[in-house]
Amino acid sequence: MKITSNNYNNIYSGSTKKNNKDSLISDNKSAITLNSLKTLVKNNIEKLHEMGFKGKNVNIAIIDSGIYPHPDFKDRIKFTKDFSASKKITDEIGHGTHVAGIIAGNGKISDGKITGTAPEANIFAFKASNQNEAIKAVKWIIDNNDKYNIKVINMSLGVTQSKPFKQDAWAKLTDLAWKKGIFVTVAAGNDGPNKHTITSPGTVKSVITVANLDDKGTPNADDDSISESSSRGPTKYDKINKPDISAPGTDITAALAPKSDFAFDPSIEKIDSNKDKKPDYVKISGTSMASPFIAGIAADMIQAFPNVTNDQIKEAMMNTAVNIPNIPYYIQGKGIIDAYNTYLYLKNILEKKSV
Ligand SMILES: [Ca+2]
Ligand SMILES: [Ca+2]
Repeated sequence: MKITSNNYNNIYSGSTKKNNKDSLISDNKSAITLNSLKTLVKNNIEKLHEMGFKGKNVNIAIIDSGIYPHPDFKDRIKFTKDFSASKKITDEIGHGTHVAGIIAGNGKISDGKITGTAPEANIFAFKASNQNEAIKAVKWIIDNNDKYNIKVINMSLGVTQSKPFKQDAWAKLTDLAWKKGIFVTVAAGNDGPNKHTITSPGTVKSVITVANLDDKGTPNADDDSISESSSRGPTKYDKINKPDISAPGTDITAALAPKSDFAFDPSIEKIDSNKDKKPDYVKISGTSMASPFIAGIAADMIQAFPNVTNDQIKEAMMNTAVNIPNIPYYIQGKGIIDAYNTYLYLKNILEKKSV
């Protein structure tokens, strides 16, 4: 089986398009008083963190380009495994490190300003550079999970869907991981704005498939929309309604892997947070950045409700998502993730059951 994209980097769903906007910095706490949907998402996550739900002791698998032991999460990298030819978990691209920061960064070197959605979660990093290797990683997790207890898988990657679900090995294994009880979140892809462009395995019905909210870098919500590049549903072959949900994915500031492609790319904005003249964070866009928001919030829910199922978390996220007016389902899914109301929804259904 061959990867259907043109180059090595293409299974990763983060684009590195230059950010020309200058106003709302995603990591700036002063922005929290503003009203963009990105800010509302962050506010709702902060509420969970203030309640102590930070993904503590929840194991999250990140299948990606590898990982750099960034100070914001290196103590919580519990396991690494490399399925690529490099035989090293090092992150030559920078993509996997950035995704890990969106999930599990605790803001250690930014004075708590740049944090992830589950800043106490454990990271299990799996390196894969193409479709075959990603398939091996998913299979390994399924086969070994009695021992490792991975609760969440993030796949900020995908390939152009070239066959229906029944013939798609990656999609079928991804579905199996969900059926085994793992919460799997997948980037929708960056092949928009045309319809039927959701990449596999974001095409899998059971998993949660995430589109890219673009707040246009302005504090007001009225120009917020889904990025043009965010892949659109329904899926090409099986006509499944996707994406499921949207999360911030445009100009997201998170951990930088030094000496990676991102570090050397002059068009990518970098932030030296601790002023030692070495950049610590980068600003990147794509559905790759949206998916880990959902992964981290799922981990927060699993900490809050240890017996919650993946289906219940997905149901709660989708039923509480904030719909953006006049944008159809095939672009935004149910709408923008609302972490706090996801929590309240789960609290309600789980407490009802236990009475
Ligand atoms: Ca805006
Ligand atoms: Ca620095």
